[in-house]
Amino acid sequence: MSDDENDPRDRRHRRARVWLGALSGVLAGCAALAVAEAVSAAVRPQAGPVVAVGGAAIDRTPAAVKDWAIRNFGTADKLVLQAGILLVLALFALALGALAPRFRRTGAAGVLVFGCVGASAAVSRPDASGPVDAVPSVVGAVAGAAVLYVLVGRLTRPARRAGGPGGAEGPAEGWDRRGFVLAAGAAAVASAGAGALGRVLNRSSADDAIASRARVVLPAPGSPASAVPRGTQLRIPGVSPFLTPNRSFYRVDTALVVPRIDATTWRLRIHGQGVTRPLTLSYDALLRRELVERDITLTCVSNEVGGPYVGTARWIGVRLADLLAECGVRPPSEGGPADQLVARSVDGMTLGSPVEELMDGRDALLALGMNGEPLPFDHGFPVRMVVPGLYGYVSACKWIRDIELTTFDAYDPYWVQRDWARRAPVKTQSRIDTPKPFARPRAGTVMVAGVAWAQHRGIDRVEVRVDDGPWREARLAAEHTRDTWRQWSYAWQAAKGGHTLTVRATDRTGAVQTERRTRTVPDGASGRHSVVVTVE
Ligand SMILES: Nc1nc2c(c(=O)[nH]1)N[C@H]1C(S)=C(S)[C@@H](COP(=O)(O)O)O[C@H]1N2
Ligand SMILES: [Mo]
Repeated sequence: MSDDENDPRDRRHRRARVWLGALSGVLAGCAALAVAEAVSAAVRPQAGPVVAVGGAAIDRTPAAVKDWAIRNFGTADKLVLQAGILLVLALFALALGALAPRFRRTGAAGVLVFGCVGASAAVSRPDASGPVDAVPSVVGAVAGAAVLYVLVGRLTRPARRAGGPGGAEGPAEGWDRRGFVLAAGAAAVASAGAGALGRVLNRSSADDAIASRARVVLPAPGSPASAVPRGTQLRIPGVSPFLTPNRSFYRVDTALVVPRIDATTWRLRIHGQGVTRPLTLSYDALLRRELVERDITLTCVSNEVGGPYVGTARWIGVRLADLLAECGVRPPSEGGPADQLVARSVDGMTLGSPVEELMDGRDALLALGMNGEPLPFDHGFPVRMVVPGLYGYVSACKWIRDIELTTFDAYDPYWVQRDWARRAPVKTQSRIDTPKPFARPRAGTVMVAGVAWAQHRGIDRVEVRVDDGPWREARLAAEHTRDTWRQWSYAWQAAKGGHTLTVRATDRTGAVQTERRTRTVPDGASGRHSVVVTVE
């Protein structure tokens, strides 16, 4: 018999079976994912296993790790996460597949276990729509398990000899080569088909949202933004533009799939403590109200000193304070019972803002437009909040669908549950945009320039220091409003050699930007931005 352990043909055959088993595992994994994505495209794009597991991973990521990811991968952090999930899946698929020729049922069952992981992640997402969210993972896993079971069957079944009736069935090559190749090819083609179908379905499910955005015509604002004074924008190459174009505006959120909401069916509900007249608003109802247009600088609490997560846009929206007042809401200083407004998004995010600040006269907006167009999907279409002076995570809810008046004692929103502060006014900060770190400018006059911000307080002074020298007053560009950042410049007489440039700002309360370095957690980084250059 040929099951002699030492038969070289058998050893070669066993090794080949392990490799072909591993290949079967990968094919099963692809089939499972492709089918799951196709089904999720039909059910709900957010219910796909990769997105669900990724979302669950994001929710459980400690603040420090999240910050590290943002620091190292920036806005690509989501791609890196999904690639990581796929890599882990691929490794498990290889291992399961390699074992499957010897443990056929166990291998198939292993695929189902992964389906369960995806399914339980999907149904436990805060935006889950119920048990149906498990369907993509379950159907995908069943498809994957079946593919593995069938393929591995070809690897273990002896090939039918091309002999006459009664011809001996010998192991010969010990497996059904033709059957395997056919089944593997069929599985690959079917997976590709399911993947393509998923894409088509996904696109058509976003069609209504895209069409609804394309139809929006933003009326001229009843209260337009004040004109940006001359001299707000310095003509110095390398300085951030005063208004940040939408395509380069930073994006920070937890959404692995950007919500695409049909504005015609979207509604916003306002309710909770102290709300005597609860309100449900449609997009058109908001468009019919008086629109205000304001330039506001938005900053992320995860922005490191000198970091890129800050930008200024021209927002169009309705005054949140007016809406709240219509609902009967009074700020705590006037006896209102609610001191926290919790905004909820369609993707289950919650952000909590202080009611007092929202109603203190600042331009807290329910924004519909950004830089002259309806909000881009990435930035919250159809409606988001924007509040001058507060970090984004305590104010700037994108894809908003619900506003609840409550108290800070009664409820901790998403980021507060993850070690971030309940209240987070923007810290006074300044950044050197030019020269860039490790630049090699020529000796002589070097223009040092950048931006400084202290939203809703305003910037009164910026100073620059070369090495350990004295602080020198920078020239401030004209101020637009105290809610926007301010550009500054300093003509440096640069001598040859290595130098460190440092900047600090003073806000209108007289507070000087502290030198004390803190991390971004829990309420924003402090410290001063420095740039090292070599003058040649
Ligand atoms: N729905 C939702 N809204 C959100 C977030 C989010 O993760 N989900 N992130 C917040 C944070 S931390 C910031 S800094 C701003 C960023 O807005 P942008 O991406 O438009 O720049 O959105 C805020 N709104
Ligand atoms: Mo943020």
